[in-house]
Amino acid sequence: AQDCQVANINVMQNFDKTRYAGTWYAVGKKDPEGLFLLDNVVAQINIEEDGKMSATAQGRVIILNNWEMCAHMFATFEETADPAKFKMKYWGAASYLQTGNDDHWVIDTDYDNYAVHYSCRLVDADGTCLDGYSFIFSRHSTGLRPEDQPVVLQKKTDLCLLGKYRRVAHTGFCESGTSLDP
Ligand code: DAO
Repeated sequence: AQDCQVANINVMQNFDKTRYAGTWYAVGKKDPEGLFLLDNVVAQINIEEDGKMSATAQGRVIILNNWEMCAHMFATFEETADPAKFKMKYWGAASYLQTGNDDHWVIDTDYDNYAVHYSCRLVDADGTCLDGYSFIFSRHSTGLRPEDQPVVLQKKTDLCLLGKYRRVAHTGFCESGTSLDP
């Protein structure tokens, strides 16, 4: 699917949310317009007793133009006909953080090392994505293993997002007690 049509994007086959659960470190990100999560982004995917997927996430953000803090976020996921495509409702621990309702597509994952996430917020009239974001997740805060890099590079290409990612640093900002989040 390299015609850049959102409708033609291939997602993970036979997606297993149980194996997707656990801690993921964002190591790469393609930002949406009005970006929110800057770096030190860690997501914890949970499977609830009713089988539904939920998540907590944290990351460094700058709010009100100049206030740097560690945002604590929550998300619930609604399943769709495709097991790798979810609707994600998210909100912050504090009211001034972002809230929203985004797609959460798992493009590819080996469950143990890497995952490629994609979310298009706005599909253009020609079927391409006008505003979206994508996370490259790793089970390791240090980044992707060398052997996973070609796979992820191919997926970035398939998503028509090659060259649009930036590296997401993990400096310990959200672990060092500097958070002003309640
Ligand atoms: O950073 O600009 C942005 C978009 C991210 C939206 C916030 C998502 C918060 C919940 C993340 C759950 C796991 C992906």
